[in-house]
Amino acid sequence: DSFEEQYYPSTCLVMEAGVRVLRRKDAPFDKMPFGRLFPRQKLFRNIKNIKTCAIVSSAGSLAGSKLGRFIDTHDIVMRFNHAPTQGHEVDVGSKTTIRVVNSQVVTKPEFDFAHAPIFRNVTIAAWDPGKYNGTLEDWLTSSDYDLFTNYEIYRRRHPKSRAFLIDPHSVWRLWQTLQMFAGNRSIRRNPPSSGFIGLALLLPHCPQVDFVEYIPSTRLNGRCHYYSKEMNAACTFGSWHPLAAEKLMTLDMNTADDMSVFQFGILRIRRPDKLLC
Ligand code: NCC
Repeated sequence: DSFEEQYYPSTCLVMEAGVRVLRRKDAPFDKMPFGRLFPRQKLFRNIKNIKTCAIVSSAGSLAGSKLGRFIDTHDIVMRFNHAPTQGHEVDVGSKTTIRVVNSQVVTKPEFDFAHAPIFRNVTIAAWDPGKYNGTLEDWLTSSDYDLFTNYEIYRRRHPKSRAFLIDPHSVWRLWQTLQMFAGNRSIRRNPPSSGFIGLALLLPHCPQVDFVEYIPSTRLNGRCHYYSKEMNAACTFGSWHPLAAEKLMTLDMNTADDMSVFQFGILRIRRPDKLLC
């Protein structure tokens, strides 16, 4: 077989994982009062007009990048957890369309999920992995963190908000995709990072995704986050999340040249044509 015949695009694999938010009609939520908390709206408004999206990793090496203006030119800007824009606009921009947040951020009092301004007036996609083979019923009682209580408080306070829960089964399908891509190397059975979950959630909605400072650029500085002074290389290369496997797979999806990726810190991923997958 020629190389072309064997090659199956990793963008197709990620699309097939089908990372998605839970909807009211999904069992068992269709029969539960809790399910009525899910917004009726689509994840994004005016999906037909979405042409370009930016995903802003929280990496320390965004500090000094001056990518803010570039990031803000995108139709959709995705950020993670409590990563701030205020005071960092020059490097990370000021526009936020959607935040992907893990269940610790929803739960721990220090983040004040239900009230903090940073989680208002943006779309929220919250996730918790639950158990690997667990049902959705199991998930409701055995999530890693009880994100349901604060999600309910948030939704009751802000009934017009677009705040969704990510289908945990789809998070584990994404993990399986990573394992498939990694081939013989077993990756540990922990969920992907919010960054990779965010990419998989966004790609079906967006023809072109620019992922900023996910693959470490030459600005690499050892800092965990652009918004804190903590030094921790594991934030970039992984310890709990299968971060290295995610980043290898994401680099495989990249269409930008080395100058963009390693000097500017910008990866470009194009949504695959349906006929290709
Ligand atoms: O650090 P975190 O991630 O919020 O970062 C968001 C996403 O940016 C990418 N990243 C981050 C730092 C870095 N140096 N390089 C990167 O590529 C990753 O893709 C990451 O997903 C998370 O994924 O949700 C995570 O959340 C934190 C933490 O819970 C929140 O920040 C709230 O404090 C986790 N840290 C701890 O639990 C201590 C982190 O493991 C994963």
